[in-house]
Amino acid sequence: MDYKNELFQKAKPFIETCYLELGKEDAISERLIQITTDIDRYGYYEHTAEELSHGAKLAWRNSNRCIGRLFWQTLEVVDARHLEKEDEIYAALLNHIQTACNGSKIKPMITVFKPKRNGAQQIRIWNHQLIRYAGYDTSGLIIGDPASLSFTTFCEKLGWIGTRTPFDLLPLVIQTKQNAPRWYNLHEDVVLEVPIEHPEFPSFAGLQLKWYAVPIISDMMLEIGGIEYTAAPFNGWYMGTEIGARNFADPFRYNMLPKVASLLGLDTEKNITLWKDKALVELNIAVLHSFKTAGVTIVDHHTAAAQLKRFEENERACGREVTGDWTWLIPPVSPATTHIFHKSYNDERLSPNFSYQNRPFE
Ligand code: HEM
Ligand code: NRG
Repeated sequence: MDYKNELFQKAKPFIETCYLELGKEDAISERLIQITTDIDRYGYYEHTAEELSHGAKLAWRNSNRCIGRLFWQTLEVVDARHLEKEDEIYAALLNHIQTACNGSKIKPMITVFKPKRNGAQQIRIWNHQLIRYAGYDTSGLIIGDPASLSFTTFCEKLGWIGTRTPFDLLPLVIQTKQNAPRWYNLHEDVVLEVPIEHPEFPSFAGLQLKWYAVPIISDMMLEIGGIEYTAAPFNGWYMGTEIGARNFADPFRYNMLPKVASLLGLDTEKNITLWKDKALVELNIAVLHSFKTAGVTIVDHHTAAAQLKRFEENERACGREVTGDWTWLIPPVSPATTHIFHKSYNDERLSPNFSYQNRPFE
């Protein structure tokens, strides 16, 4: 099967589903004829704004690892397919950061740039997330986020210089087809951050922890009807455990459990004191409390699981089966307190969807 036929075979089921769900089934056959003509002539076809918008929402709905899918219909889709130059793309990324942050009432949002054309990539954002902290290996001692080590090294090779605090904002790195990647500083004033404090233990503030408000994944590919959008940064809001149980707690990330335990006066010599568990819970309470106090949207894992349950019920009522990846859906704190733990999910991969891409700097 040649690539034109292959593309059409992916376009067809997407157009059918999309138009059926939008109540436009009468327009399907005409649109499919037009797509056949376009693929024949140019080797590709372009989505209408409406197809792009619904396609991106379907990709979220089909994201097996996402617990936040109840809100898939509220995704704000920005069509940035006309942008060519790095400067324009940078401006669109800043616009995404500010619009999604929305003061502090975070909006789920995606900005979609030019897709691949006849297999050739047009645009790539090299950052994993638009906002993330740098990590440095200073002769064995790690400063900042260890997850960012290789990307930080790459940014410094490009000429960016970090100030080496534990929370340096990484630059935005944008690549267009014709050029080498270009970097742009991300100024502190466009990034909302939340200082972490505990409602009962004032000494928590002494840890000097903070985290950014909006997680904007920028390295995944969005595939809709056979069209591959290699640059389509998206965000929702944080679930507290992502920060409190993983980013701050993982031994290979900020590794804060020993420090939290000592601040709480726990005996860290014996496992049976469950000092890690106690420290983990207090750290997660601090994250949720701090975001709430700052007025920044965040969800705890119990509420998020209840929202996933509502999504499952909604989908069933629409005659669709929810696909899911159990290993990612269960929260990393108290998983058995949620319904997710006690059932299984079909991890089949539907389209449209998001997928991983190679990391060009590794
Ligand atoms: C994964 C929550 C919005 C797509 C996840 C994860 C959580 C989560 C907790 C697991 C992350 C991890 O363990 O590292 C939420 C919440 C949202 C939200 C609370 C609030 C609205 C969105 C949106 C999209 C999306 C808007 C896309 C349009 C995904 C995808 C993954 C994911 C593709 C898997 C990421 C990967 O494989 O690394 N989400 N999400 N989510 N979410 Fe959501
Ligand atoms: N765990 C990662 C973020 C992954 C995506 N999580 C979301 N996505 N909430 C972290 O930075 O901790 N989202 O689109 O809201």
